[in-house]
Amino acid sequence: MTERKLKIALQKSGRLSEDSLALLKKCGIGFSNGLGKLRSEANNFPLEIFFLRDDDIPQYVEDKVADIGIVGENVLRENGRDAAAIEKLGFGKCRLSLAVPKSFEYEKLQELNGKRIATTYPKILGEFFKENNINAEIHTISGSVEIAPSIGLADAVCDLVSSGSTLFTNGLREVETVLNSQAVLISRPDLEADLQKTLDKLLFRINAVNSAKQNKYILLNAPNEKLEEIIELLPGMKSPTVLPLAEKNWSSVHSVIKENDFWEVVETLKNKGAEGILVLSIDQMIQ
Ligand code: PRT
Ligand code: ZN
Repeated sequence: MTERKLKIALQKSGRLSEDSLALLKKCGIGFSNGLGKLRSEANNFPLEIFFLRDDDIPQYVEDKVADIGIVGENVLRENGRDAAAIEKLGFGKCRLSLAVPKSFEYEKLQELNGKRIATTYPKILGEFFKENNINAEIHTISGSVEIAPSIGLADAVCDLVSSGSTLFTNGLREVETVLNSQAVLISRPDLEADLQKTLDKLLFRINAVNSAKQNKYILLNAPNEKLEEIIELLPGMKSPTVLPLAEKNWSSVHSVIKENDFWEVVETLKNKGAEGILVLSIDQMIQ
């Protein structure tokens, strides 16, 4: 019997497309994704890829057109019912925020009572207002939310923000975060055992790619009398590798370090006598 393929839905063209494709490629999955293609098949993994509008992905997954998908948490919360996030992917980061015109002297959420708020996220915003006992009028619009106050359609907006420049250029000020979001892998509930097995394989690879992203491979030379102190700073996956250099009383130390810690540690390493420090990216890391 031929192996059944796991079906994944990705955003066709938009902010999540490039990172979603890059993730599959880093997982070693080969496929072609020619311009305008709606469907593709991996050539070395039991995976079929569908390219769709992001808003439709939760529904397609719930209706079993696809088994899994990649969407922003914002889209899952707004449009999803039964599909669940099974893995955070670390890209597509943004926040859904409330913003008011600069002339609005906003101090606290209660000031939005009785106000008109324009958004494309009525469900998430409605839940947020309910939790916070705010009685505001939600105006659902389908796009260009940021211009609603200037044309007199709303008193405030609730929209996605990343750098904040769209709000700024439209004279708006971000005042409350409603939801922090990033891309997530979603799955329909009750996947059949064979598909779950393929998904587990894919998740294993995604985890390897994502842990690699947070870590760097570090190599350095150190005088032997400082080795102990230097090794203490570089615990590595198990413990660092230490190799003798051709030069007497010197060693080369190889280890793995969290990217976030790197700049903190590098200064101390130098002060302790480390030289020739090289830092390399890691493609996959299996722990
Ligand atoms: O065509 P399709 O429906 O598939 O795409 P789309 O236009 O609905 O979505 P797209 O591609 O814009 O975004 C896809 C996903 O990317 C979103 O659902 C979010 O999860 C995530 N994401 C991350 C963002 C942003 N950052 C973002 N900045 N989505 C939208 N924006 C918009 C925002 O709406 C606002 O207009 O960018 C503008 C603000 O950006 P800044 O940098 O000026 O703050
Ligand atoms: Zn969309």
